[in-house]
Amino acid sequence: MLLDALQCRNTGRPPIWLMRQAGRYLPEYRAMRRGRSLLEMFHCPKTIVEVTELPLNILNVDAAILFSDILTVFDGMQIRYDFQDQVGPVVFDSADAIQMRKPEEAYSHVIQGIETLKKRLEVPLLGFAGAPFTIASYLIEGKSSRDLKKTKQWLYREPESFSKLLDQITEATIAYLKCQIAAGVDAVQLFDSWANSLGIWEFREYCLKPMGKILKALDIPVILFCRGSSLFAEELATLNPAAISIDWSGDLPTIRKSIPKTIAVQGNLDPMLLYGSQPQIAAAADRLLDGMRGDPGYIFNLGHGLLPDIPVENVKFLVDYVRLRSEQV
Ligand code: 1CP
Repeated sequence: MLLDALQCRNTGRPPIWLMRQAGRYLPEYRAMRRGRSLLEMFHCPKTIVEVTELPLNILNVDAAILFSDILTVFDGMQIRYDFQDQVGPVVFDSADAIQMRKPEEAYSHVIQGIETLKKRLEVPLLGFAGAPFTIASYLIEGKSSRDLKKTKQWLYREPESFSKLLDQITEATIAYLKCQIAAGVDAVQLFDSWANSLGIWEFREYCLKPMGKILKALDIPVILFCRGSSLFAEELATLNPAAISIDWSGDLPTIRKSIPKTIAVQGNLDPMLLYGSQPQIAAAADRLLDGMRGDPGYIFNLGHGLLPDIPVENVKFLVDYVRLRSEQV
């Protein structure tokens, strides 16, 4: 169903999966996480399998997304990083420390996890990576930053060396995704989470260009997501990806009209809607399902990831509601 929708030829109900469907909002995840570091969990093939499968047993979603992180690409670049409680991702090395490693060795934990998952799963498995601009921002800032000041200072002061850095990251990302594809993922999503910090000219140069290179190098459906994709949807469509994942800002049925029918669209409820009441959630899902009715390339999702304290009952309610309502139509 998801794979049909990615080819814009789904004739049944829209498939549904949720960004960050494996995460801290699930008590079972919090229990598995207790006493373990996130970095260690991302490097353990058994944990990769268990956490990827976890939401499938709790929610009735139509796809699995690999339990990993966008920072994992650094394993192939000799860049050291960690995840710190209350801080988030931290990167210890700077860009001049990049040294490419053999991808099959650097990502062996991910490869093993995917191979096992492919033997067990009944739904498609999505791989993913961060888009080069977003990965560059973690490398340059060292940790999450609101305004990406250091990254933008570099970009404006030394555009040539910034482009060279993006080329290095693009190369590593292609190698990383090729490992995921060889191991068996059915499609991949690229996350350019910080693209919205750029203006349109810089977005074209530093987000679109590297994403275009990645698309050209891969022979598998690719979903493009960025924060700001409501605004940048037509720009993303020029790359002709399999699908574009739209953030929650824009009206999806309207945005859909500006995207070629051969490109699927995914989205786009505000994750924070799930703090609301179930009637509110149902009303918002209705609006979206009505607006997108009959679209063979529509994938139901949120406009960004689930947050750690969202009530699980509401997440379950959303998935069940979307399935039931669209089966009845
Ligand atoms: O269910 C899933 O989607 C799990 C797989 C997954 C994905 C797709 C994880 C596990 N991380 C990601 C992508 C990711 N990681 C993105 C792109 C998507 C987005 O925009 O949200 C980004 C920006 C990150 C970086 C990252 N890793 C953050 C965000 C911090 C920031 O800078 O604002 C955080 C909190 C992490 C840690 C992390 N990664 C994944 C999980 C489940 C967690 C939190 C787990 C925990 O604390 O136990």
